[in-house]
Amino acid sequence: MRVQFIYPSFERHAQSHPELLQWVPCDEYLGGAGLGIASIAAVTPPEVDVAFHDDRVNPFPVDQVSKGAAHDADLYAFSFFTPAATRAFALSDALRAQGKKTIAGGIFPTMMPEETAAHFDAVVVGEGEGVWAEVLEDTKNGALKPRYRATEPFDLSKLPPPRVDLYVENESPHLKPDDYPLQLSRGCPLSCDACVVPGTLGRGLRVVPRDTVAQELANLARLGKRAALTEDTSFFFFSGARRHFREFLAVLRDDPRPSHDKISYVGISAPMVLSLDPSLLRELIGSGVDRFYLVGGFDPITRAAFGWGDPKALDKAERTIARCHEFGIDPYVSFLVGNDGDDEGVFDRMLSFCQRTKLDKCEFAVFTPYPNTPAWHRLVSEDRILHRTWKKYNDANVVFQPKQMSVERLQEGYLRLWREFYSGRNEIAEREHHARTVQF
Ligand code: B12
Ligand code: SF4
Repeated sequence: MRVQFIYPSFERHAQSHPELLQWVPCDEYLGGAGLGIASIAAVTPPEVDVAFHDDRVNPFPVDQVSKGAAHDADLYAFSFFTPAATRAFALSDALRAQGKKTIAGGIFPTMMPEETAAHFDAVVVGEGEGVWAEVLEDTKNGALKPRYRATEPFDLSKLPPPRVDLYVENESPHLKPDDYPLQLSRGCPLSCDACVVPGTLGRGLRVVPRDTVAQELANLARLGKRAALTEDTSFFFFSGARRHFREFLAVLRDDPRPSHDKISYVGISAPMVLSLDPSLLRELIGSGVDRFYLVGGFDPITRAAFGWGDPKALDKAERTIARCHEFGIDPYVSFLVGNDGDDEGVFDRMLSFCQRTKLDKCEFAVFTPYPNTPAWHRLVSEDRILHRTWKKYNDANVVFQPKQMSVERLQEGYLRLWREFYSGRNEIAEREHHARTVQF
């Protein structure tokens, strides 16, 4: 049996707005595919032949799937988040028109199973590991069911390291990430407005066992890749998250590679930076962490600081950056605009904050109500969703009616942030690749 995994392409910021390529003197950060396919491939028995296609590297050749052709398979298994849903639907429709069987899993299929089902033979809701063996058996018997959903969260002590090697084999000179995500935990008990994590990976924070994490890190080292720690949940005080994180830092310290080659960044938010005790900050540095991916716009501090210029919150936001600088950690900030609390002054406040705190590089994103999140339900009930063209749900386009400004003001404000922040920063283009990369 042969399974063809497909990671469908989506519009990046610079594809939505090509002018960014002129304004931003940086290399585009082209991250690897999310870990969904790598995780499912890792629980696929060896007798099943697996192939992976990154549609961002080369458009998937839907015309080469006839019997015996290069991309012929018994099952076409897609993994996608919202911005990739438009392309995923088109590819799956074209495959099914040729009599092929398709299945969808990942963030969008989990959050919008009904809509996904109109384009696929089967949809996997939530974590895939627990149902994948059944999917393969049903495929073999020609009896694929329309819906699969694990009855309980997957036991992470049974989790094999994801098959990131499949991704690396599919790299091209055009898409060659120097890092891949490394997952320390799954799920989250909080429910931040626009986040999909509790809805897709569950409401309990479950940590990936230390040995599995060590193996994942060793795999990345073997492939010559750094680890990207994208989730902020490592810094929680509950569920043993911080203890587990410290254990990971110890594993990282034992990795013999030069400091800078081990980890590209650690995702974090302002309240977490302020809550870290100096010993943990020193441990981070000692383990090779020299950059925070500081996500703004989800937490109460940055929302109040930029949204309506709350002086206490602004002070805290400044202390956050000062703290990073004090410990020698580069704060790469992702600014989100378009929260309901944002008035028209938000753009000026962000730009002057960047100047005052001497931020080196940042990215800017438009608030996006991802389907089935708390924010989505609120905006649907207020009739503020403008359209459901999923490829535009990429954080670079205004897809909802903002509360305190027009759609045009928000869209122009987002572009202005990129333009003004990067004007006069041409020296960034001279630096080494890793020091001049930005996600846009
Ligand atoms: C790593 C990561 C990235 C990486 C990798 C890209 C990617 N596509 O994921 C990078 C850094 C490049 C990235 C970029 C962006 N990201 Co991102 N990212 C993540 C992150 C933190 C982890 C994804 C991951 O690997 N999860 C781990 C895997 C194992 O989980 P999973 O995909 O859900 O898979 C499980 C199940 O869903 C299922 N499953 C998944 N696929 C399949 C397939 C089959 C066949 C089966 C059976 C099962 C199955 O089984 C899996 C294992 O249990 C998520 C948050 C999160 N925790 O999910 C955000 C997230 C995916 N990103 C998001 C966004 C918005 C972006 C950006 C658009 C942000 C921006 N400002 O630009 C950019 C887009 C890229 C760009 N601009 O070029 C949003 C997506 C929202 C949505 N509803 O779609 C998320 C959810 C964060 C959030 N805001 O909540 N991201
Ligand atoms: S943004 Fe972070 S803390 Fe908030 S729900 Fe998502 S994972 Fe949890």
